[in-house]
Amino acid sequence: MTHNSELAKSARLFTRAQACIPGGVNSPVRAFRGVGGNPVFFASGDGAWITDVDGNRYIDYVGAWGPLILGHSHPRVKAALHSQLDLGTAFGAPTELEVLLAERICQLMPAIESVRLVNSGTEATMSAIRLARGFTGREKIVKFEGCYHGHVDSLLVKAGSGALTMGTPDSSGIPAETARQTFVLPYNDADALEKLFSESGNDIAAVIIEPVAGNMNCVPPLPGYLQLVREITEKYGALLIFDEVMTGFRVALGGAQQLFNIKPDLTTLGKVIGGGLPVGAFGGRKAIMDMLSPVGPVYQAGTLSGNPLAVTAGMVVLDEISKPGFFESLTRTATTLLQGLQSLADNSGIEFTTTQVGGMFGCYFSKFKNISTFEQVMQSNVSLFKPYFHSMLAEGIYLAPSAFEAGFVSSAHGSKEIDLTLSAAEKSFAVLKKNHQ
Ligand code: HOZ
Repeated sequence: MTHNSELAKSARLFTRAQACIPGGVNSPVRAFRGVGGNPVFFASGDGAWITDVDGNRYIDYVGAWGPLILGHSHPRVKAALHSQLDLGTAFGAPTELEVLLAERICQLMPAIESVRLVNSGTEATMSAIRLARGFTGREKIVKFEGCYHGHVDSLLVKAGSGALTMGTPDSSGIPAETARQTFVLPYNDADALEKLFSESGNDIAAVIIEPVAGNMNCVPPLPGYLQLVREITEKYGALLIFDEVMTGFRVALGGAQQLFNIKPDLTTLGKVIGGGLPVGAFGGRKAIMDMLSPVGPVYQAGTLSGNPLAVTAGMVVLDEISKPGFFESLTRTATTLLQGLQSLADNSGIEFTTTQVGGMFGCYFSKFKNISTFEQVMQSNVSLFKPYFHSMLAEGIYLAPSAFEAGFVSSAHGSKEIDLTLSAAEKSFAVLKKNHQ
């Protein structure tokens, strides 16, 4: 794999970007801060591959942070978008397309009886929290350490993703009173959950959880944990919100709720349902959703909500991933990759652990064989991740530039891409062994 390691155009663009965009990026996780080097500026994508502005090609395991489950520039997605472009890009009024997507979501996730489309995962979680408070008449919410639900005030407390990467899991600018309304619990800790509910259960409007935590890398739920969360919320009359922005239509066709057989009261969605265009959604029991304006008193709105282009892309993606065998194949791809990485790391004598749920995965430089807690995540060797990331980048493999982000495969990743990735990893592990251990 030839690779131009200079990234000269990216470097020049980053200099210009820093002059007019805070930190030179429109979302902090893109910045590589603290890792050294510049963010890579991309020009195009095709299947599992992306090309930067300097002409280097990479195999992409970020997939735009999850949406691109079919890979870049999927022919059907492109064709549908071209057709829709001729018809118009926004009406600020109802369209048939948004009805079709809403019907499809309700059909694929039966816990969602009614759904509202928004423009991002953040909007979805923010709205779901307001709705839960409006429905229950309670104010407290519960989230889990290392989980990230977008940059919503009340949820940016001990948050994962970029907040954790940048060392700011508790953002400034959030009123202390708002933060006080949020209880934070350790993920996968049944005792802590039971204790909190026994003390304050009647004040809790909702528990919001990533059913597979994807913002402290990738931490699957322990067996029975989500069932306990369901039972305890039901017992105390608190709503259970599954944040499936990342896991929805990604870990299984019906999301994590299908995989773990749990019926949440509300679900938040994003990423895959927009096929790479900006979209989000929140939905759930009709009785709750009917609290929303114009039917009920909880206000929520958006100029571009249900945008025809985003909905068009989302419909094609849902159609493609509904084809028989799609998730079996996606899961197999991720498993082959992870088994290969694990055995290469083992052969190099590097402490390394992987996690996987469907097409979503995590890699940790860690001595723990099963990662299930935030504490274990924080004990992983981040100083090995950084040179690994850069070595893989130089070898033409684009990983998320943070030790705390999940990775994704797409249906466009085939055996050629996996083989190339594994040979890049073999070289990278050798470099780590030589220089860092
Ligand atoms: N929510 C995405 C994954 N953690 C990251 C998107 C971003 O912060 O740019």
